[in-house]
Amino acid sequence: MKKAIVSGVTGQDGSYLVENLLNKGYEVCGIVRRVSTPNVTNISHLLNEKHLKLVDGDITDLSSLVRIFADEEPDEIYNLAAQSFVAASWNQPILTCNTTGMGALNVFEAARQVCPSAKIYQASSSEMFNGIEYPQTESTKFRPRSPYGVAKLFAHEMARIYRESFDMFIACGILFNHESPRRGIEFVTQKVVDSVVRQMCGEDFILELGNLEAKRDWSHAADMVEGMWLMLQQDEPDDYILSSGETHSIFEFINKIYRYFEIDLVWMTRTSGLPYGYDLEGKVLVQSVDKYYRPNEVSTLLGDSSRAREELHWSPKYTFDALVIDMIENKLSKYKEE
Ligand code: NAP
Ligand code: F7E
Repeated sequence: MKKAIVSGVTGQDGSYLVENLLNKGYEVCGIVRRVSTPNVTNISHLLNEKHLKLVDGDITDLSSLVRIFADEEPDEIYNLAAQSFVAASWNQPILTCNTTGMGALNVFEAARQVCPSAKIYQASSSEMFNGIEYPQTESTKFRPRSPYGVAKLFAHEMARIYRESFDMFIACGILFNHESPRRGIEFVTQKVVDSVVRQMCGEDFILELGNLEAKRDWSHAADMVEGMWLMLQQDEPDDYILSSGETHSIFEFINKIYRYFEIDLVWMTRTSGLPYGYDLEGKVLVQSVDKYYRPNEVSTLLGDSSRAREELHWSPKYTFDALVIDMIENKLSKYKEE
């Protein structure tokens, strides 16, 4: 039985990855950081699994990683833990770099000291690109636009240094945006789906967002975790882009969610230059406000994942429409339960 350690196990990707690995017959050890009120919602359905064990640890604490890796002797390590919310990285740049950047280095260093033959997956990000040149490939130059992007790039480059210097197996997945019903509420897809469902169920409020012109390449998280696993099944470590190969603006995403409920939004621009959308009865449902604009932005993401598709035989199952429907239907059933 292979053993995998997963950091970030309570997050969106961690929860799908654990399911995926348990289904493949792995023994999984999930690293959970100490918080005053435990947050295991995403993995609550897995807590009684015989082959899943949760251990206390924090990727900013090298000693905790050394202890865990020495105790568990893993075959594979998936480093998914991070401060992953780009917008927050301007308000908390040091925490973001400590967690998303230095945290990854702690994982590599702990592995080097204790289990150098373990195969490691590092969660790199399309936020390392500048968003001007696209489609992005593995050889597109990096030029991040946020503290988060810089922290990810530091980790990405450190992975290369450890790979080249110590002959360690560290593969980096340069993943484009991916979503699911388990996506955190602050991220734009979940925020829009949650707000529109609440409006449709009778709550009276205007959905407030930031820049609606940015374009993102969205996939389903369940497809992405299969790609992470495939990267660690190769003979040699390498970096791979995982993406859908389609790009959609935030405008398009919003329109699509309202369309599901048979509402065609009409868009107008205020004198301030900020857009707002209303329904055919003239009721304003959504508007852009200054407070959700970021100091800088990756404008267009469109990933070329042909290398992963050819070399790893990675083939995502969810289309963009299927992702949207999964998110809406899940939210509707949760709302009804509540
Ligand atoms: P997520 O939902 O925000 O999950 C992040 C996880 O990291 C949570 O389990 C969180 O624990 C944990 N964590 C944060 N700080 C930690 C620390 N100091 N020690 C240990 N654990 C810590 O993120 P995700 O969407 O699943 O993404 C997974 C990884 O892929 C992240 O590294 C993210 O940056 C990267 N990524 C994501 C995307 C995407 O579109 N989703 C794209 C590219 C790359 P708590 O539950 O306690 O907060
Ligand atoms: O924003 C715009 C925002 O926060 C998407 C993370 O998983 O993917 C994710 O980062 C876009 C941006 O994701 C709001 O300006 C407009 O252009 O959902 P998001 P992100 O920043 O792209 C990358 C690949 C990661 O690695 C990250 O970990 O939507 N936007 N209005 C808004 N975004 C949010 N959150 N909230 C708004 O009100």
